Amino acid sequence: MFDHGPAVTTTPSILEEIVRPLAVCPTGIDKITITPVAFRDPALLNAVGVHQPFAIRSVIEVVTSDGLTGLGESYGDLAHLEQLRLVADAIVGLDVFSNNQMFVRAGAALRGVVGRDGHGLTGAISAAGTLLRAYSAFEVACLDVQGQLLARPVVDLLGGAVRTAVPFSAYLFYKWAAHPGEKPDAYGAALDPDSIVEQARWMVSQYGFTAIKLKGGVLTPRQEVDTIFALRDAFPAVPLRLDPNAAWTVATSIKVGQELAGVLEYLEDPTSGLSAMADVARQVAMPLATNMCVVGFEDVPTAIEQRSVGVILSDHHYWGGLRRVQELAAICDTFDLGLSMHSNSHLGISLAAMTHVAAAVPNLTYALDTHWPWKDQDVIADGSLTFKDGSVTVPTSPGLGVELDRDALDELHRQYLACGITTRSDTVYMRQFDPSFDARPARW
Ligand code: GKR
Ligand code: MG
Repeated sequence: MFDHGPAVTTTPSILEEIVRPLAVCPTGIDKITITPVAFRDPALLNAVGVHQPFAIRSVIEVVTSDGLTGLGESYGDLAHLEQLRLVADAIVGLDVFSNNQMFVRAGAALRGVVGRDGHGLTGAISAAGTLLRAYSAFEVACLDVQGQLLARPVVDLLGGAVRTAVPFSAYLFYKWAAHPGEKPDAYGAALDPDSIVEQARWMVSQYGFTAIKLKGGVLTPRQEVDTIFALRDAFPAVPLRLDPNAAWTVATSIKVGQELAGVLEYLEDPTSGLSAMADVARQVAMPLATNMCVVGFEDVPTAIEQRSVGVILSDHHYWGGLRRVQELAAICDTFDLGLSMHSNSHLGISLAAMTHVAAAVPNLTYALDTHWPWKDQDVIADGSLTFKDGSVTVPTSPGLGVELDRDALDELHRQYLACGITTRSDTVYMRQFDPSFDARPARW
């Protein structure tokens, strides 16, 4: 665990003068703790390989002078942890309400730093994207404190809820029965249409999901199309999505898109890059969605100009926090783009944050992605977030509405130290078992 405090940065600037008086106020940030954690993750397959036995994340605790703690959650990769530490050092002493000042300080602390997405499924990361990724978790933690101080849920700080429950989708994966050398997990193998339908039935029966997404880019496009038809037959009224993470050429994407017309509500990242996506979009009936080619505000103008996508998958973890997701929502609204939400393997703090922002955004009308059903460990106390009919009820208690389970945090931190995983790399892990595994985009 890394404690930051009670130090204040020494940045000599006009901003410093503005904030100095706030540094002594009771709502000033006294200390920030960043704890890397690891939780068990099944052998889920994707275009770049297979999930490692543990998913890594970071838990951010922002503690104020008067002893309130706000929670944030972010990625756990080593380089990202270093960026989080730089930001933490830069914002200790600021008032928890001064998010804009924090952003300025975070920008100064990260000047010249360009991050990297270890697994490669959320596009290239720019310097601007690096800042947004590192800042986001602190914004969420500060909103959590602000909500506690005002005795209002975070959604109220975002302008209030437009829905009381937020729908999520069942996120299906082709998968191995177990990590090599381990006993089969509770979900079993899923490598053909029948086992994916079985996986969907299990997930829908457990959580009540009313939309289904299949992670593709694993088997041949033919096999994946057949799986979608099997899901359509099993769940005729449920909206379906397929996401091969840019594993297809333009020609393959058009062929698949045309075959699945009327079957998919959207086709996600069939191919790589804004121009290639635009080529596909012109030839298929359904909207294309993305969390790979529009991953920052700088991508939006070209995407709109070229009509590359119909739906942007937001994600507060890399779009810069909950308020910037609201800004993205306004852009989508203006340009008549759909808005959905992307997910990576995550814990309950992230689920709470996703739920609050989705509740506040009128045009976030698609069921959100979540990896939630794939994990059996967490850092939050049981019971604060529950799925009913595929939706999570928006918490109404102050702040995020989730409570940190300190024993669980310690256990998951010990697990992080023991597992030895410090960077997510699905490809490196896959190549331990299949040295010739090809993770290049557009394999088919
Ligand atoms: O967890 O394997 C996975 C997903 O493929 C994830 O890493 C992607 O970023 O879910 C994401 C997506 O929609 O592309
Ligand atoms: Mg995706």
